[in-house]
Amino acid sequence: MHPQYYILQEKYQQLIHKKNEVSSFYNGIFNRYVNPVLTRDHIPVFWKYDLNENTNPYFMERLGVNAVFNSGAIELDGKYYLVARIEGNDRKSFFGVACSNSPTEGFEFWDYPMLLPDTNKEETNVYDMRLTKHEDGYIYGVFCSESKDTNSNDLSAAKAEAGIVRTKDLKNWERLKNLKTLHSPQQRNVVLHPEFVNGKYAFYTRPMDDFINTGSGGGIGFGTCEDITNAVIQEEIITSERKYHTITEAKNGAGAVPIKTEKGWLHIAHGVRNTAAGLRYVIYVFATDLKEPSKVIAEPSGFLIAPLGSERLGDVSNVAFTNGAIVNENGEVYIYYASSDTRLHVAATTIDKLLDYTFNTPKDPLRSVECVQQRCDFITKNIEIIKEKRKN
Ligand code: M1P
Repeated sequence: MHPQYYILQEKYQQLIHKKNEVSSFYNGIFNRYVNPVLTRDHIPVFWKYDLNENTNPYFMERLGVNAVFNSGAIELDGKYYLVARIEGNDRKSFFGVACSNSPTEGFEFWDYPMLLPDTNKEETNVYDMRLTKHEDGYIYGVFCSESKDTNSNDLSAAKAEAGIVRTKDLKNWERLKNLKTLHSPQQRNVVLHPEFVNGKYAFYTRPMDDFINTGSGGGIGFGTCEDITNAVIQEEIITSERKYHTITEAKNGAGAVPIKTEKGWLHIAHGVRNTAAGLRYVIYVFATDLKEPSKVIAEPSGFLIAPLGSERLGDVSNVAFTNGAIVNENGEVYIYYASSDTRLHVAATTIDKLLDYTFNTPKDPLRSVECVQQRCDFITKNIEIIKEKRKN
């Protein structure tokens, strides 16, 4: 073996055994951790280097990996699994399963990335899998299935659909037909709801007019279908709306699979706005009715997580994006969020804190003057408290 192999292997071992700790960031809602949970350096050496000294005498990287980011997440038998978006140096994304006994450190990829059944010959790229433990007994993976838009003369024109796979063990995957939404030409950020709704499979969708722009798409959609093996949504209604001059003005999209709580379904989604420096992606939260999961019952103002410090920089800068969260039996919630399409972090909170945040954080009044009034009322109450404290 080339001597460099042992050096890289040692570095890799140190990385995957590195302890993680809560950072000094504080907002009372969630904790950030110091180290990302997955990066491109978490990719095993033997995925990238040909170890045969005859065919690789200089020990060159032959199949490089550019980034590891947006991950679906699931807990099974006490273990934490991430199905990460891995992007090769060749720009093609694919999925890999990383597992750990801890939610915040020690994630290690299985020996092989996921080889999806090749049922869709025009599909060029796949990414952002959401993992749903459905009440029908399967674990579903819903992801973006991207292909070239052959109806356009623009070489870059692409088409996004929702691909669907299912499994019971994260190893053997059955590919189903891509989701069809009769009124939306493109779909990305589609999430399968974990329970039947009126006896049907229910999806959160993201109607869009083209590959990048949502255009007339009004926000996060919701639709149902009878048959998951031939999923067709006739009608989509809008749940969390895009709104002018908010964090969701340009687009939004479902993120983690909704979390069932006694007060409603908690949704951890992303919102996008445009800036002179390009799109800015942040993560926000809303709750929907337990019986009617498309009906928004609470939506705190602003973002929950925005890219901070070094998170701001990457291949697509100024992006915080999530497509997976895990709730464990203690009510702890781990939100796996990627920064700037480059690496994956974890934010830790609890169901109690998320509920308090969601139901007790003021709504966005949508106009500066009303936002100032909202803040002034808030300050007045606080000054009273401070005065009272001083008296005692
Ligand atoms: O580059 C930022 C994100 O862009 C897309 O999200 P959306 O469809 O909302 O624009 C996705 O491709 C996502 O993977 C990516 O992180």
